[in-house]
Amino acid sequence: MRRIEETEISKAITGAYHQVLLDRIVSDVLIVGAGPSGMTAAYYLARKGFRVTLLEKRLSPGGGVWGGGMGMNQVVVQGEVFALLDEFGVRHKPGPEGLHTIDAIELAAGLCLKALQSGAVLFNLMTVQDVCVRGQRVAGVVANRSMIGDALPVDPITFSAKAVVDGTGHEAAVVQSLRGRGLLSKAVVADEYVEGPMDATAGEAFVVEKVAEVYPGLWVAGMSVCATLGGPRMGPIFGGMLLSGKRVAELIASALAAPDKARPKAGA
Ligand code: 48F
Repeated sequence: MRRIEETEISKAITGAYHQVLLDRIVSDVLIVGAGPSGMTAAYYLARKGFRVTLLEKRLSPGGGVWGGGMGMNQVVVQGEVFALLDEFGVRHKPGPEGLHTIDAIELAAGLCLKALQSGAVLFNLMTVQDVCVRGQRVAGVVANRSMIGDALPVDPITFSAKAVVDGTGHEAAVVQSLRGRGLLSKAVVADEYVEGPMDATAGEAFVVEKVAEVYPGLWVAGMSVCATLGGPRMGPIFGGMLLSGKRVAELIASALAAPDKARPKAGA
């Protein structure tokens, strides 16, 4: 075998990474958090031809999928989502009461693979710390290397996009950066974190129906819908997360195609 220079391996990684990073400092849509809602949104937007970039603070994308319920790596879905799962090539098995179960690892891996193969780019180990607001519109996010940003006095960098999705789950981290400063309209978004107690049926409907642009340029999808607008949690049933990601993709695609129309207001 030909001798491999270790420095060539280093050059290959550094060159490839920085080429992608440079290309994605500006995107059409930035999705913060690569959980089930974020990755589904990324897939549908990228398939439509938008430049989609996901920023994920952890090493592995997949968010709350991997651990199923209480660490048992199976998740539950309902009939409304079977067609979407077929599109992602993720298998599901009939369980009780018309519910189906999925191997959580297959779901996380399937969502991730499809999102990337549709053209979305994902950077892991990137923690979004803040938003960039210009002319009362979210114009991007401020991100730092996970672990470095909290531990050392290192400044973050900025990514810009026409639309930003908060897909950070229960944390609603991007929304919090505006809410904490009193910048969100109190008519639609409560003053504080407002996720309600468990109600699987109501929660599953809420995360889909209430997907909205909560501030110009900033959308919520997945569990951050409940944490922002006051819906209940729903536990390890995931159909709502996938449909919420699909819905935000449809709404953003319409909004970007016709900037003054198709923007449902939060609370509507
Ligand atoms: O939590 P998560 O899976 O969000 P989701 O798509 O799905 C929620 C379900 O997993 C579950 C549930 C189902 O019934 O209730 O909770 O709404 O994924 C959120 C992702 O965002 C990342 C986090 O590591 C996870 O992978 N994340 C959180 N904060 C940040 C972030 C941040 N500041 N910057 C970047 N990524």
